[in-house]
Amino acid sequence: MISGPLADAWIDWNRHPVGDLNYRNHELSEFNNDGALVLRGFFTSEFVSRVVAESVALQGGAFYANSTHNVYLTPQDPQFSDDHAINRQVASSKGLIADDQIPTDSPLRDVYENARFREFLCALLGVEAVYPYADRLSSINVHYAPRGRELGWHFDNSSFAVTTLLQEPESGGVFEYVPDVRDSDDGDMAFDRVAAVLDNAENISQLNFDPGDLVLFRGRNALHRVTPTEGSVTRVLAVFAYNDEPDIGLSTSALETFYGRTK
Ligand SMILES: O=C(O)CCC(=O)C(=O)O
Ligand SMILES: [Fe+2]
Repeated sequence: MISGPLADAWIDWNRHPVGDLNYRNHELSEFNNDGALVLRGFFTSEFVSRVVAESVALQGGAFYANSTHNVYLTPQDPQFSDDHAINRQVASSKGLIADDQIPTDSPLRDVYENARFREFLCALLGVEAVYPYADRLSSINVHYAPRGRELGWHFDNSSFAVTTLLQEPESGGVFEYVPDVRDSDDGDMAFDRVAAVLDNAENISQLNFDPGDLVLFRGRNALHRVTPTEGSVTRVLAVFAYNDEPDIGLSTSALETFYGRTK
């Protein structure tokens, strides 16, 4: 498989020989056991510094959804009381820039499009191919959480997330999760366990990762959040979002919620 010279400067293929079957099987079994995988030092320091510099310059254009939401990211359900798990609100105050705001020559694009990188993701995720989003906003995003901003408890709509931390805050900004809260394919809403997590009555795990680590996370059934950033350094994180089918875009209402615009 051919990989472009640019992505070769951005990914440490020696430390992460993604085509090697032993390496692959080792990471695959860890991902399948834990629903999360952190590949330390996957991206080079050149990648991190280039992308931090470009992301900091773009931060002024970030959209901050000033909203609360439930953990299912669905509208209020009037059939249930306000304090029912389906209606309990959490705050998300982080900002983000959309794919159409990322420069065409960004290292993020070199990585997102790289055939060897995609092929490795497919092997880990157990899918035949990964495709970009059909809309112009969702494929690559950069998230910003300055002091006091956070991402509240939620389940992801997508079955997997691929991220890398670019800039770590002084403290806070911790990724917390509770695995296997529900089985969404069974239509399971797990109201009791959701309420227990919101009431701090469940054991909560933390996933620790540093700038340049590649993080894969199955977030559809694991409740997760990012705690508020503390200190003056903004938490900055890149999200590489793919679909396992072509021509899928977010609905206009989802685009409106996440980006404050539909195009
Ligand atoms: O910021 C993170 O580490 C996780 C982001 C996340 O959970 C999401 O975007 O759904
Ligand atoms: Fe998430």
